[in-house]
Amino acid sequence: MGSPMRACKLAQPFIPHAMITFYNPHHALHQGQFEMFRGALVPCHEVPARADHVLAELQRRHLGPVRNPQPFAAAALESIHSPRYLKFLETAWSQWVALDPANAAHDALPSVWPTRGFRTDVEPDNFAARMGLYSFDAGSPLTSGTWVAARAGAECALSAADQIAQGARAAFALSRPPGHHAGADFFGGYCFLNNAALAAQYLRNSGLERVAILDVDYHHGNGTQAIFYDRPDVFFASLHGDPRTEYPFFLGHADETGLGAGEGANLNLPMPRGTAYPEWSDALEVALAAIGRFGAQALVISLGVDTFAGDPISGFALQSDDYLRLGERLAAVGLPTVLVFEGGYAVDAVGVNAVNVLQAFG
Ligand code: OKP
Ligand code: ZN
Repeated sequence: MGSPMRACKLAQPFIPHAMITFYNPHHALHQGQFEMFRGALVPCHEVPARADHVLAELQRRHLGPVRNPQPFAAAALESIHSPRYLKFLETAWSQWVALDPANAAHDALPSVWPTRGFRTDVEPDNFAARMGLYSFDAGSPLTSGTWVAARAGAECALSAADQIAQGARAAFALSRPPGHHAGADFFGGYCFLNNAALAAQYLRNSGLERVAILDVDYHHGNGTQAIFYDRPDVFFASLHGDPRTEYPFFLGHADETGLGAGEGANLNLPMPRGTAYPEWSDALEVALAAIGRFGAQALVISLGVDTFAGDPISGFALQSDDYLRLGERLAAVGLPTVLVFEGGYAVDAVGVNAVNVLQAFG
């Protein structure tokens, strides 16, 4: 039909092999009000405007098509998450409101957890106890729309992975809440379903033998690490703030290298507060060299841009232009790549920073 010349005259230029974005149309249904911080409830940093800004910047630069995710059966979620955890998430809000109809006016936050020596095999009948069993912090409010938003977000990641399985070079999952702190059966760190892990597992199930996940969010991806820690088929590499001082504190040290058959398939590169792109990109080279030696056939990027100097809850010093260099470098790896949006809380800059990565990726 139309020649490329003709197509170029359209308002939206014709871009061959443009990266497809799967945008979560339900993300704003998850809208936490407050998170616990230093003994008080403070407004949530993880807000719907984050994803809105990334979408607006993508559209402003005409960076390829934006689509809704496809639906996936429960089995896709169960490839990573335990059935009892998924059932909990799906029913949590109605249980919360059943405790007291007045609960509908505010979010559910956990306040009691099973630490060392407690049992986690018996699921308590008490709702507050179940909240604690399935979480690790009081900063991740569960709201009326959390399940629908998180499930649609997982479907964005699965849809992006499906594009790669069908031969696309790259696809972007644009969703919130983020995912990399969520484990097989716990939420925390604003995360409920582990989108990057679901994408990696989908690629494995579609026939790729070795998949690597590179997590460039400021915070260590403890959930992703835990999910794959004893597995040799999914390599996890993470660049992040040193957990001795930075969230999530209790995982992400350099001596965590994997367990059993997974020994050698986990690489943590913690860095001090204040780290800027020159040193950060040295760590990136270390991670990419390890991913190369592993022989990954596809790459999943946990794309947090809370490494930005202006991020209100993080401590690195990357500048907006540095995300162009990051995108170029990731493209040069030459692997089919799923990019999954994670953190980034400097709301006015999150669109420019995330889309700089995508634009430079090409
Ligand atoms: C999620 B992701 C600040 C305490 C830390 C948790 C941070 C979760 C970050 N009030 N809160 O990795 O961007
Ligand atoms: Zn983060």
